[in-house]
Amino acid sequence: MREPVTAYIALGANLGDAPAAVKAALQALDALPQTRVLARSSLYRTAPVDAQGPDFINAVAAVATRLTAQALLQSLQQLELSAGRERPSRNAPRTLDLDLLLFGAAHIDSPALTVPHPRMAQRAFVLVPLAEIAPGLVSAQQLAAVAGQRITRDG
Ligand code: PH2
Ligand code: MG
Ligand code: MG
Repeated sequence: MREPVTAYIALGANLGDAPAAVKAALQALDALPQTRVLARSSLYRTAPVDAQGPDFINAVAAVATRLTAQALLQSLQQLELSAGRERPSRNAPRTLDLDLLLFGAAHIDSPALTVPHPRMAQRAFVLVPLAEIAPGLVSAQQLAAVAGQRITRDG
């Protein structure tokens, strides 16, 4: 059997009951086949970055999984659909967004998936919760570079 891989997933929502959607998604991640949640950050309230609409609720989870990156991505997209995700336009307000940030040490560049996530280093809504659960993965310089983006802990 495949060895488990530690993957990091960013959760976000800014449509409907966003805190409830993010909490439900954390539980749903733990219920995925061959996958368990190792750590979950606090929930954060964040200003939209390159996006319209209300503030987001964001969090980051670490999972151990025996799924492939592609199978994990498909599961994340299924959970987004189950949460009522629609895509009227790029970065439109969403009921749930689940982004694969890191998949072990893998570098993946396929049409469907780029890992590490290409924009994660520019986003406080990713780096701050990631640093909460995996401080070794985020440097002080990276955090300083996004210090102008509004983010507050929200439970
Ligand atoms: N997601 C985006 C674009 N902008 N801004 C915040 N604050 N949180 C997000 O999750 C987010 C965003 C694209 O997925
Ligand atoms: Mg996203
Ligand atoms: Mg996404």
